Amino acid sequence: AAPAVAATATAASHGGCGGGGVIATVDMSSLATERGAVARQVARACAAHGFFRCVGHGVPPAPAARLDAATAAFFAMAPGDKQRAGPASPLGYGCRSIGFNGDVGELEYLLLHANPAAVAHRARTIDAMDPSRFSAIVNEYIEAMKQLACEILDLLGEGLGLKDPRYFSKLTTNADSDCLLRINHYPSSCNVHKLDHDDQCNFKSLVSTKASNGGNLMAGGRIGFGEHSDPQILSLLRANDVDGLQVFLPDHDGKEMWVQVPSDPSAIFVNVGDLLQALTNGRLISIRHRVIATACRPRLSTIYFASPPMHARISALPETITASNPRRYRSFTWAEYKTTMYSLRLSHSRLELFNID
Ligand code: GA4
Repeated sequence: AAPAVAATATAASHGGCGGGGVIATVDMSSLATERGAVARQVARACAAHGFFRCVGHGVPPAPAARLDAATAAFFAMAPGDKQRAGPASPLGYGCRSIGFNGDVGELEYLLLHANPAAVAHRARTIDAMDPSRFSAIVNEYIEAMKQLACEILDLLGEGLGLKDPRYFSKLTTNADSDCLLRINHYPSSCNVHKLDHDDQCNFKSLVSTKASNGGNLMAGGRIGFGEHSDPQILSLLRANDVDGLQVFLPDHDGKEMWVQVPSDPSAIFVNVGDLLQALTNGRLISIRHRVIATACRPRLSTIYFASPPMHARISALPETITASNPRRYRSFTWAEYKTTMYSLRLSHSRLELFNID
């Protein structure tokens, strides 16, 4: 019998991008009764594109709402107070500058350790606020994301038929896993001229979130966060109702193009990172994505990056190596990969440096 799981696809066709791309949706609400079918869908979406919209995920809305309120309050603070939580090197408060090699975007952000053992690092980052309260809110959110990431990674392990289906999730729940939380604030791009002369990231727009027309006016798109793939294992993104995220997907003719991902505050967008591509010998794809700011309202997004510990060795699982798909990447540690990625520009296809050829 056909599985009772909804396998839908959303055509995403506005924002000046092409209209042929299709974004997969996986509904996890039937997990208890249709686990095998959901696992196959998750694996199919990650193998085809490395990206899907996850609905029915069961993450309670309260921790997310509390985190959104706390971070909105943070970003609304005076620039000097926010700078006290920075600079992001790499963790802390950052404004426009991304990484260490000259990348810039039209955003400000907080980058936080998601490992409870690293709370001490986080305290300095957020001492501009009420640190214990903010940390409790962050921890509660991280706990919810960690559970979802584990569930999805277990489904992937099952969908791929791994000998140890929990292999991926165990890497990310290790006591010293290097998981991260990133909170991005992209200001409204209507006040473009004002922003050009505002070097202090005094993005006041967050506190007045309603544009007069209530919608997303298209103004000339500015790069919010440039094209890149995520280096980790899996990323879980949640954002408000403001568009901006674009993913690089093949269209109906197999030609790759940028596809606008329609905003959906109740969904969690899942993307495969470089390490998962390496662990699966390229069967799962680390998707390239970017944020183009076109809306007249600020976009707020929160991304949880599920990562292994620094010393973890990343090497393709034997089940993914076949005669027709021989080992593609040499083995490396996450620490080695991080050193490499921080020495490169954001858009670099860094996994290729580990190709065996
Ligand atoms: C992209 C994904 C995450 O946001 C991030 C980013 C990191 C940073 O902002 O410090 C990097 C970028 C990201 C990949 C290449 C390097 C490192 C900026 C950069 C130029 C936190 C991550 O882990 O890698």
